[in-house]
Amino acid sequence: MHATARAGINIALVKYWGKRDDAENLPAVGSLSLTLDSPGTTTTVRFDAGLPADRFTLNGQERADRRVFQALDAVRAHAGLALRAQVTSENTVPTASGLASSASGAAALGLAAWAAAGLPTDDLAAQPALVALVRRASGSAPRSLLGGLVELDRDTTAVTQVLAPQAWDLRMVIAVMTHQEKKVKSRPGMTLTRETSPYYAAWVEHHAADLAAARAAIDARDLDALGAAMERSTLRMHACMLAADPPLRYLSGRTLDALDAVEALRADGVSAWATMDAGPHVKVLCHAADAARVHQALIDVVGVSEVLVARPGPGARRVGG
Ligand code: 2P0
Repeated sequence: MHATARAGINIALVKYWGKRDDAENLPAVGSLSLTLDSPGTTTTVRFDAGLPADRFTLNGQERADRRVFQALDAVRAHAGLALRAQVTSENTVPTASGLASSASGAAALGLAAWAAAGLPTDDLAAQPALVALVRRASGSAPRSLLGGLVELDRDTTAVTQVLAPQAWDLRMVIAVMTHQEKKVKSRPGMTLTRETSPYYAAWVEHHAADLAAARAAIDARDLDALGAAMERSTLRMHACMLAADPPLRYLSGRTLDALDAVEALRADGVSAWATMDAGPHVKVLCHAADAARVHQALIDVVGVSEVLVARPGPGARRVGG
């Protein structure tokens, strides 16, 4: 009773920030993302009659992570299973620094546990119990169950593939600003924003229009229009966070320098568009043919520690036997 699964991180082009139900982790807004081929997480789950308790190891270190154990409980309840599990995870994403490590982690864990329990894994989006347990672990993680461009619907919380990874030759160029963990995790950050930011209602109200614009741009394969919707979404989200009390600021000076570099690329005729999550890193969406130029422009930004070029990737999948 064991299985190994791999999932890539996903970067939201139209952001999720805020919940309408904390216990079930239901989002207040929808979202639309690109799943990447790497970095990501590979996780093995082994249900074992000899284990007295669940155990979780991340990059060789034992951790007591409540969300991991809750996900295992949900799989056990669904499969009618009582066995405890050993969970072993390898993460190639800088953990908890705003680079979406929780999304690939929760998707890989959910699928590995689901498969190890003998549950069906042919069409992941068609398994609402799997999508829900992955969502409770991390609200953005159901998007990593599918590949390419993926939408998470606010009302149904279902995930759908909008465009397969090979259908549009895009790149996400990631400027890593720090390997430090972020000061405020997403969950308390979302609560603070909802409870104190006077801009929160406006963020929620205008969100559907950004989603619709992004969907239309994808249909037309119009990167300029998609990029404009994407930058609107991230900057509106950060404006809403900055207006919280106390202010929630994930962006650094280097973030703004990277945004200047992206604007300069556009002035030079390169279709390059930036997005930032709950951290200072800048992720730039561009055509594959422009990736080398975008990479160089970001390396030239003072203080950028590392620049990765990622391709659209597949959804979470089983690996090995
Ligand atoms: C996103 N983020 O759409 C947004 C943009 C960060 C900024 O989803 O509380 O770990 O577990 O639902 O999924 C970050 O957080 O949050 C996130 P929870 P999650 O990608």
